[in-house]
Amino acid sequence: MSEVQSVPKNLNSPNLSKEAILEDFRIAMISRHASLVGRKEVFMGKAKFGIFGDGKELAQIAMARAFQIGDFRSGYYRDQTFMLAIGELTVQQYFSQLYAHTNVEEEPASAGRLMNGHFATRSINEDGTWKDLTKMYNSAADISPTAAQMPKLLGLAYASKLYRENKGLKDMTKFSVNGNEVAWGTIGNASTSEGMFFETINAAGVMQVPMVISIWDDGYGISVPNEFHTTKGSISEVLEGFGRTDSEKGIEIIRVNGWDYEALLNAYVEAGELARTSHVPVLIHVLEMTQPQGHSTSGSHERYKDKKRLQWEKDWDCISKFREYILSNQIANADTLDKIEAGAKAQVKQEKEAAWSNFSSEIKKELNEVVTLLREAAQHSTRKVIINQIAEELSKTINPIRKDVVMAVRKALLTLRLDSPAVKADLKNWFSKQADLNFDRYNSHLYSQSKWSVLNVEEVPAQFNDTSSFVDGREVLQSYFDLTLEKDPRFFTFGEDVGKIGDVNQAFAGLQAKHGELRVADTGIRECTIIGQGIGTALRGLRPLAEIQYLDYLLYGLQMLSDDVACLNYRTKGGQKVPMIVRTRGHRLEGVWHSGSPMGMILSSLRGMVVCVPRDMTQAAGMYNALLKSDEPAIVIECLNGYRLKERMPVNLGEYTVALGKPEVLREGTEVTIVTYGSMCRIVMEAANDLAEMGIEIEVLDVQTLLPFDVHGIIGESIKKTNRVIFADEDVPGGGSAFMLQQVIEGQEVFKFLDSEPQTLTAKAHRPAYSSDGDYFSKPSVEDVVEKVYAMMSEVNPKKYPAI
Ligand SMILES: Cc1ncc(C[n+]2csc(CCOP(=O)(O)OP(=O)(O)O)c2C)c(N)n1
Ligand SMILES: [Mg+2]
Repeated sequence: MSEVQSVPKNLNSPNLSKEAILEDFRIAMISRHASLVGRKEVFMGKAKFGIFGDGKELAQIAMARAFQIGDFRSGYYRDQTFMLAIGELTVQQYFSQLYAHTNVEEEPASAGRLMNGHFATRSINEDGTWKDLTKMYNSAADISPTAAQMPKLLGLAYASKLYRENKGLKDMTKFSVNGNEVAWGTIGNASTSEGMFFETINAAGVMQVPMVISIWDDGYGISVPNEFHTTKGSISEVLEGFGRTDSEKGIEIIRVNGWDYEALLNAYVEAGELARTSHVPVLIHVLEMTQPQGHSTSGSHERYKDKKRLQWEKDWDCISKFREYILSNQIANADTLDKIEAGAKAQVKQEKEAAWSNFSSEIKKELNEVVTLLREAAQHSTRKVIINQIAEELSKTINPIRKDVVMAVRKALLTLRLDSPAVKADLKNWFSKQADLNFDRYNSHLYSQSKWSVLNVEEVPAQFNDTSSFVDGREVLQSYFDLTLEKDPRFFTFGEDVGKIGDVNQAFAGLQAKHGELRVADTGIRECTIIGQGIGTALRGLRPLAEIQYLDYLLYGLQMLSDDVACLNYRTKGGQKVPMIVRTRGHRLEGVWHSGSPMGMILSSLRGMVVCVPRDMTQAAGMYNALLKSDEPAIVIECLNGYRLKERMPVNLGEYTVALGKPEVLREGTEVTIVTYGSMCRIVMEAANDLAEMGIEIEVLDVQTLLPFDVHGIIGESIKKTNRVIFADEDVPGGGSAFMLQQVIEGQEVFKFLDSEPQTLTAKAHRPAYSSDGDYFSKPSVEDVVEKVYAMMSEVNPKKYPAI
């Protein structure tokens, strides 16, 4: 095996006391036994899946020693030892997560929503207020996609830079002490093959932010060895070009073996200090790690590791080596270490049992309640035998889960369908109470449940007076952003071409010169980590506006939005929030990559975010204002072709807000309701004029936001009046228009009011072709709208409206 050992010299040894070293040994032992026992629990059928941190203990103990209050971790599923060492995870909580305990107190990371090994601290209180993050150890909430912890790591580190350098943030004392906080990332060797890892490394080197990335290198990614993952088989070797030199900024790269306790302590102390004091990014490549139990409970590593490798892993096990180190340095004798191990083992057993007892007793209680109710119902039922049988089977379930109990109730209620209501009343009552509880356990918190939900933001209409001048739409935004930068020190923006030129459409023109480079910043072309920058800074109390230059390029950042942002509130059950805003622009303009409107894609992937689709810049400014009063993550898609169109400058800029979730009636009519948004509003309004000339008055509704969608049922009210509806947008057929149709038809009970088949009007299924003709033959036009409405009217009254 490799003998890389380039631990920085000239370091003072951390000089840990004997007690501290033995405490490290104890934590390592606890963690190891938790892994060993965890795997057994899965094989006994008490949990569905397990992935453990065995073989990676020692480096994590060293990392924990360098990690300080106020710091942040963004890591992955191997980090249990670190979490135990910093005291943010107990063994009992570890097992509660393995069993999927839905109680936040028992399983604070995710309330049973994430599989084991997904760690998080809770940074907000139950009422949505921030905790003092400078007084706690912090961990971002883990996600499963390999390397996806990297983009937000950049943002977590960047927040320290902002807190240190932006003097306007000095009052944000709950979030930073002079930007001294380090963001600590961890990633597996194989996961470094992902693009977002390289994007993060490059951006960190450019931005010089305080992050320490550890690569846990066990030579494999499940079954695939390093030679298939990494050029030269070594990630730190290939990254050497990023290394800082005496004359150039870059990244400090450290290599150290995962079994070498002293070298690890030195490496982490050095890395932490360098990042903390000088804001230099550091990469620690931890080599020669092992995986004693293989990748996860899904398979065994004997399938792909040869005997030699398996033997090597035994010989170089980091805890065995740690034990040797303690013995050879006479820090403790074998007897003492054996006793520590026995104590650790006993503690794991005891906490595991407590976790199981708490988890299973809740469900057993529910089961017993149901068995009793079933037997009572059986007494009076005509289907006595079957109901008693259901009760009997349920009572005999081994390791019951909630599903077993609820399934039995549902089966029984079906069986009792012909019995009198009195027979099943108690059972039904129990079922409905449990439905509420189960909603809270498994379905709540997709959106903010705090008072900062967007639904609670008060609507303040835009006002105009005689002096309101007509200006280019982009100037409305520019004035709004200027005011907001002035007013709210937490607000800042960044993206490609946002800084010096004030974005490609100049809504920030001149604002960098006025407010400084920390508030209005240029970035590299790297959409994924632009989103990551937004996530990390929002997790630390700031209000980032992350700019994605064109909607068609959102795809590069969409994964982070979907996997991380949109589900954060849900997967932590309200334990963390990420109030970032993505600003982008789309819909019709020019060609395949500058006129996309993939709203269906966004709607499917970003449940949990607010999706704003303003038709003009005045409306967009009101949306930004509303979003900044809330704590929910959002995307605002401005109209690419709207920046130079004239709009009236509101007199109450910075005060007015758009009601999010409330469609606006743009034109009243009686014959057909057209529901639309964004650039299509202008097309439909033009069509409305043409139709009016033919005596057909349509009602035009701008939904304003697709998520939340028409929370007051305004569209349904309109349909009750017109009895006909068309959903129109620029997405492909079955995209955003189909979503709107489903929301209204299923959600607003309008079916009985419809006199014509509800319809959609969309762009073609392909991407829009280039040039004005390409647009005309790809996107819905005024003529398309007119003809669609006319055809609808013609079907109803062909005499009055003969077919064209
Ligand atoms: C994007 C993505 N692809 C595939 C997977 C499935 N997967 C889970 S872990 C893993 C291997 C990761 O190996 P490595 O980064 O070396 O970490 P290790 O498990 O060895 O610590 C894979 C392929 C995933 N979680 N995410
Ligand atoms: Mg690996």
